[in-house]
Amino acid sequence: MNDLWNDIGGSFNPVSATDYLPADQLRVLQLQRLKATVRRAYDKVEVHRKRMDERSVKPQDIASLEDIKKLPFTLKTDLRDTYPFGLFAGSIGDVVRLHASSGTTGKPIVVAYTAEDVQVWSSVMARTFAACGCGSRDIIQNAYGYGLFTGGLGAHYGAEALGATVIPISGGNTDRQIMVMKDFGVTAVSCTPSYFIHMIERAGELGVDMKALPIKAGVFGAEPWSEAMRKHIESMANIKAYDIYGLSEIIGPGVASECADQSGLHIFEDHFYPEIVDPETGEPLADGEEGELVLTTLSKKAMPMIRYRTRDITRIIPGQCACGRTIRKIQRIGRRADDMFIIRGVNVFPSQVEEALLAIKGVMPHYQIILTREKGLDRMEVEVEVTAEVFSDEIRVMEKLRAELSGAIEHTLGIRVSVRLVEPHTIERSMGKAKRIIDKREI
Ligand code: DLL
Repeated sequence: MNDLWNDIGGSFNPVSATDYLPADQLRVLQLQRLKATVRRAYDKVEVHRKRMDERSVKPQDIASLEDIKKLPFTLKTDLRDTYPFGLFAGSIGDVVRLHASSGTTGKPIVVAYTAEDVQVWSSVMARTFAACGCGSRDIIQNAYGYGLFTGGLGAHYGAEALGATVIPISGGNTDRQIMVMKDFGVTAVSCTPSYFIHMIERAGELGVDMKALPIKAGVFGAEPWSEAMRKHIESMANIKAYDIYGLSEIIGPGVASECADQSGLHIFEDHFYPEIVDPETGEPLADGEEGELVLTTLSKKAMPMIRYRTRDITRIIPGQCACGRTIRKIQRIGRRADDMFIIRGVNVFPSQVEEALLAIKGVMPHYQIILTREKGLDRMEVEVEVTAEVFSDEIRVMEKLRAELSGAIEHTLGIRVSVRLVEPHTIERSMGKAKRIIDKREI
């Protein structure tokens, strides 16, 4: 069994043997790792131990993969409630990296990695790039954001582990992106699909013909996109556009990736165990049925995750892939079970916007978020009702309030937002769930 562990420490094989492992061997490996993960979570994380005790489940009760169903779920709110380090297993001395992502309120969720976790992450991201047709001879322009967001550093380490040449350009400064792309002979680009569309448009304005550049692959993810968007990108830039998926709570990018067949995303099942459940009841669903993706980490040390409810809706695609990989595939993620949306790669919950708005006097709890896309760039406008007194005030007062509100939202989300103040009762009232988001972007 030892050689199966070769992507954790030891010698590194970019296109890991585990992508092609016979299913029965993969299941053996998964069970062995699941048992160790559950043991670690139980022994070292109070929340997991308490939940398991409440259900009278002990680590030794996990005797088969089926037994995973006995384990309690972990939710995004658990990360919020234990902010910042409550789900860490073991000592901070073993943690070499922290990242963060949006929570449902003002505070982010924080995730941790040991040196071994970073190695696993590099390995699954190297497998991702390899699945997207990249190798050591490629020059990869990594335009995912570097920083607390997992996209930049996750893709960076993976591309380096593959032996490729990485350009750590991060997001933004589109003119410079295009110059670098052209001058450095870039052969693959990694970024959000919407940002790549923006690059295509800007290149056109600058008189650069993307189709004539040597780029052959786009490694796109971090937000939902469609087959129509893929076709658009592929024809406008003459590349193959691949979908990659991941989330901070599990590792970051590197959870699943498309292959040359572009018919679903292979989950790196040797590290992340997938289940599909009914998003309402949490009841497990069979392979092929659409529901919420639930992931359990199988090798994470700093922050093991047990049955994490991703809120992402997908299905496991039954059957063998034409590429020969034996690890299972999920369908591309088109929607979520909650109201989170992603704008310029940043996850946003309406509750964060609401919290920022309502902290300011004169604002009513009636608002709507309008999302549009101009030249490939997402725009967010918040329409909010203000009290009759404020609305009848001088323009100067209104303008001050407007600036204060957009500043407050920007402070919470880290992205620029335009705010429009409207009279009381302008925003349509709903009989049921308030419609907070109007998404006019074509995806
Ligand atoms: O977005 C990690 C990532 C970075 C993935 C770069 C791919 C590339 P978070 O910021 O924690 O992590 O956001 C995770 O983004 O639960 C999905 O809702 C959404 N998401 C990520 N990839 C895709 C995708 C990164 N390919 C959340 N399609 C997830 C649709 C995606 N949604």
